[in-house]
Amino acid sequence: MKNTIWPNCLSSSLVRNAFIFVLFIMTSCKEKITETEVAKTSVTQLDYPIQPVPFTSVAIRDDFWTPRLETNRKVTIPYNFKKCEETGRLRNFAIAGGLEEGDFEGIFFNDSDVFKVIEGASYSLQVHDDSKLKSFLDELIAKIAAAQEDDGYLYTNRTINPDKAADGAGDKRWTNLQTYHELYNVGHLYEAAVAHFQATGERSLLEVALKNADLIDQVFGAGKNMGVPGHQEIEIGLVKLYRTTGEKKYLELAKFFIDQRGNAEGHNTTEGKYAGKYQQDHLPLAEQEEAVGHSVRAGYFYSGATDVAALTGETAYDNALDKIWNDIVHQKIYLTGGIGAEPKHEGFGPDYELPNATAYTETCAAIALMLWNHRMFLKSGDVKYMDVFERTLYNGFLAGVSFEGNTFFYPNPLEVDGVSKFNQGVCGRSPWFDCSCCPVNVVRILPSLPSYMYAVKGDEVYVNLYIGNETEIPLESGNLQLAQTTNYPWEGSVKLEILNKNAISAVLKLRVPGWARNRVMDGDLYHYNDDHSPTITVSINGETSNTSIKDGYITLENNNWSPNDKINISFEMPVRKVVSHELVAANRGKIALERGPLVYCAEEVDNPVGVLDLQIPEEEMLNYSFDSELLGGIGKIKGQTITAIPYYAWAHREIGEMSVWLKQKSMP
Ligand code: FUB
Ligand code: ZN
Repeated sequence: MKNTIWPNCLSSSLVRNAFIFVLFIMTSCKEKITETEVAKTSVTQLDYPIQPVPFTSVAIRDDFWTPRLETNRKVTIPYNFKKCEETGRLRNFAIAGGLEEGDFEGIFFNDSDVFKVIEGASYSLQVHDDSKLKSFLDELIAKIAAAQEDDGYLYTNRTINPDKAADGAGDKRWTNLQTYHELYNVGHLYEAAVAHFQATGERSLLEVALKNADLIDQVFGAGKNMGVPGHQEIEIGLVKLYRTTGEKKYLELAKFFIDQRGNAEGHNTTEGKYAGKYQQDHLPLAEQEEAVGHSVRAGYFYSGATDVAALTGETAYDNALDKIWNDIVHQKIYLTGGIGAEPKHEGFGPDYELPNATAYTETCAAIALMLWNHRMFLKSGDVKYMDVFERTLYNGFLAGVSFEGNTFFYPNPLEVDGVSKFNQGVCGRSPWFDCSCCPVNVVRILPSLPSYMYAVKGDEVYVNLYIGNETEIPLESGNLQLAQTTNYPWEGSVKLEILNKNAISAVLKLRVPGWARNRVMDGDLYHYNDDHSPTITVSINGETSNTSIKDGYITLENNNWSPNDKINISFEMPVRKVVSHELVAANRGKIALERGPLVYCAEEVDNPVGVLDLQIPEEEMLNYSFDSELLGGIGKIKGQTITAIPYYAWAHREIGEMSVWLKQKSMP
C-alpha cells in the first residue's frame, strides 16, 4: 500500500527512521534551549578554567556565618526594602510607570539600590522558599516593568519628568555618561534579573532587562555612540545576560565598553570632573599599570574585564590586570583588605599613603575587590587571590554591617577618635545613607557567600574557605558529597568528611591561608614581625599524612575516597603582630594584631585609658581567649596593657577611640 503520510523520498523505512531521529534531535534540542537557555552555551563556550560551585549546592551550617546569613535573610533584606520604600525609591518606579502621581525623589542613581536588594532577595529565594517575598518581588517587578519606556529605556528620574531630572542627571538621554549613571543602574538591573530568573524560573524581570540591553546595544557600539559608562557595572551585568541567554551580542557589548575605556577619541567623557583617571578612562586598559580613581568603579571594571577575558579568550588585558593587582596589593591596600584611601574621590591615593583615621575604604569597594579577586582566582588558580578575598571578607567587608543587620558603615576607617565624624558620619554604623550603595550591596553579597567556597577543575576540588557546610560537587568522576565542620575563624581545625555512598575519585586541594603560610599578603606591604611558621597538620582517618604545601594548597589525591572518610586539617592559630612597610608613614612605630584571618582592633570601651596613645611594650605577652558572653561570642586578645577585639566587631558598644594600628614601645 502506498504510504500517504511520508513524501516519496522518505518512503524507505531506513531513510524515514533517520529523518525521525533528526527531527527528534532537533525538537528535543529546541525544547531544551527554550527551557533552560543557560544550557545553550555551556558546552562550547570559552570560560574560566576553574568553575565555582554555585551557592545553591552549598548548605552552610556554621556557628560564625549561619547567624550572619540568617540575619541578612530575616532582617537586612526586608529592612532594605523598607528603607527603599520610605525613601521613595520604590515609589519612583510606580510614578514613572504612571501608577502613582508625584515627583522623583532622591538621588539619580537610586534605581540601582532597588535592583541590588532584588538581587540579594532572589539569591535568598534560591535557597529559602518564601512565598511572601516572592509575591512582594512580583509586585515590585510589575512597577519596574511599568516604569520602562516603550523602547526599553529605564531610568525613573528622567522618565518621570525630563525637565525636572534630579541633580546630576540632565533632560536628555546619554548626553552626560560621565555622571548620569544610566548604564550603571541597568548593570545592577541585569544582575538582579538573572538572579530572579534563576530563583523563580520566571522571566518577568529578565524580559525588562533584555529589552533594556537590546536598546543599549542599538545605541552603543562601533559607529554608534562610542561613549563609556561613567561608573562601570554594566559590563558585569551584560556578561551575566550572555551567560543566561547565550546571546553573544551582550558579551560583545561588554567587551566594547571595556575596550573603549581610555580610547578618548570619539566619545564624550574626556573632560569634566569625573573624566580620565577618576573613572579609569585615562588609558586603554591594556596600557594601564596602576590602580587609580574611584575604587568601586575600578573594582567593577577589573571584574568585568576579567570576565570578558575569560569568556572571549582575549589576552590583551592580562598584563595590565596583573600590574594593577600588584599595585593595589603591594602598595595601596589596607590590612583589613579595604581599598580606596581618599575620601575626596572615594578612591585610590598615592602608593603607601594609607592614613588610618581618614581611610575611606568604602564597603562597596571591599565588595568590588572580592568580586575581582575571585575572578582572578578562577582564571589562574593562584592562591594569592583567595588570600586577599578572605582577608577582605572577614575584615573590610564584614565590618560594614552590624550584628543586628540594620546599621551599616560606608567608609571603614582603621582609627577613630570617637568624636570627629567625617564624610558619612563614621563614629558608628548608620541606619541608612542618602547615597545608600553600601547597605544594598551587603544584601546581595551575603547570600551568595557560599559560591566562593569551592571551585572545580576536572576532578580537582579547590576548598578555598573554611566554613561549616554540606555540599555536592559535580566532578568528572561523579558527584562528590562533602561535609565540612569547623569552628573557623576562632579555631584552625577543619574536618572534611566524604558523604558518598560509593567510593569516588577526587583531588582535594585544601587552601592553606596566607596567614598560615606566614604571609600577610603577597608583596611586602605588611609582614609578621616574627618568623614563626604556624604548624599545619593533616590526617586522613586519624592517620597523619605527610603532605606538603605546593602553591598554597595541600593536595590530597585519591581515586578511592570511601564513604565516611575523614580528613582533618589543622592550622595553628597564634596571635601575630603585623608591621607595615616603612614607607607607610601612618603605621611607623606601630603594630597591628591578627589571629587567623581576623584583624583585631582596640576600642576605648575595653581600654578606658584610651587607645590612640596607648603604648604596647615590645615584650608584652598577648593571649587569646574566646569570650562567649561578649557580642554573641567573639575572640579577644589580651595583654597587660591592652584588650583587642576583631575589627569586624567594632562599634557595637560605646562610641570611643578605636585603632587597628597601635603604638609599640621599644625595650629600653
Ligand atoms: O556612584 C554610585 C555609588 O555611589 C558608588 O559606587 C559609590 O562610591 C557611591 O558614590
Ligand atoms: Zn557603597
